[in-house]
Amino acid sequence: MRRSASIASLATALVLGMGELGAGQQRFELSAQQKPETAEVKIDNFSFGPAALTVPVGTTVSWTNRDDIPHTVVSTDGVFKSKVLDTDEKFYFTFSKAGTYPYFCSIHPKMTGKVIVQ
Ligand SMILES: [Cu+2]
Repeated sequence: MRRSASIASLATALVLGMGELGAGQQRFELSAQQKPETAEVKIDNFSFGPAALTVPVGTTVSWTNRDDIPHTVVSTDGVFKSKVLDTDEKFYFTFSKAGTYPYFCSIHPKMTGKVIVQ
């Protein structure tokens, strides 16, 4: 009795496992056609580089402060907001919806950039 229950569980696990494999394969094919799901913006010499970054939905973008002075990364539309980043500190945000996300440095508002999520 106990043995047959185990076999049934094993069969269920196999079916579930195959389902997961199929989904994984699909994700792999999608990611092979698209850019990696991470992207980096460097903050250097009072500017964001690249100033305009285009990424697929689901991408995690990192901002790294390469300047000797503090900066912030603040979404113009209030979608994200970093703390004050000292030299070599990073801020991460994952973009789960398509759209254009302008941002700026709240300490130096002339510093602007945008992330375009497709
Ligand atoms: Cu700044």
